[in-house]
Amino acid sequence: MRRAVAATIKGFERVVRALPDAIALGERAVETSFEAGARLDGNGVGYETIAAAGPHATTLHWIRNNGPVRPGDLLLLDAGVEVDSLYTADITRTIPVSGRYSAVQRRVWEAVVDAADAAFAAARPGNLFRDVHDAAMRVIAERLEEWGLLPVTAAEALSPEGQQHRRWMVHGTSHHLGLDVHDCAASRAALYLDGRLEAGMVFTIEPGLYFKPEDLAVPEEYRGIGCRCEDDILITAAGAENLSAALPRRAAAIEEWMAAIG
Ligand SMILES: [Mn+2]
Repeated sequence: MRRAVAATIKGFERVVRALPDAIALGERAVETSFEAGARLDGNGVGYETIAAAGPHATTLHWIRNNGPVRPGDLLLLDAGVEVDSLYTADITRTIPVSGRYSAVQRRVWEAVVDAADAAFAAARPGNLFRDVHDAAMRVIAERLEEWGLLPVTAAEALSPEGQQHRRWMVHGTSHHLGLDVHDCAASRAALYLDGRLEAGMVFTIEPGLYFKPEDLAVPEEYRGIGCRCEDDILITAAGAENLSAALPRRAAAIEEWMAAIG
């Protein structure tokens, strides 16, 4: 897993270096630069690369990768290298094509990273798999309330009958990871969603926020923004280790990293 993560981080660096090509040629240049690296540094990709620029990031599993990459837009890259042991990483960052986040892009991205941090704090042995998701959802609901987007309070949204925040965060926060990108996906609920975390487990933490371009329920500045932050987490005896922490996460760190590569 560590080798798969290291090769994947190298692939993200290749994509940053290829951004001028991506601006000229579109998302296909993001896909091919990552996949060239995956082939050189590992067996290949562990799953189909999601290279989603601008509003394409609001479509989950955007794998057509045939759209434009415009300065001023965000680029959501969800990609993983599978190494020769057949283990794969699964990492997502949403980076500014121009190298700098706009104010609203930064607000949304930082909220998603805050949600990921809250989820990480709940990732420790003895907790339930679903506790990790609940911790992320609390932050997502609170931010949406703070921005005036929720039609109810965050507390009401977080109740089982509420869930209004799920309009903009429509997937699970975590899945197990290893030989398969969705490892052990056929496990019984008692061992998966309702299962207890144990040392040695590896899974993703990947909250997101997705505002469709045509979503009239949010102010115009949010429309077309899709963000996801995904890291690969190892449960340890003491808590958890973020295996992909070497790839910058916070907006300022991503901007610095991009500037250093470019
Ligand atoms: Mn994933």
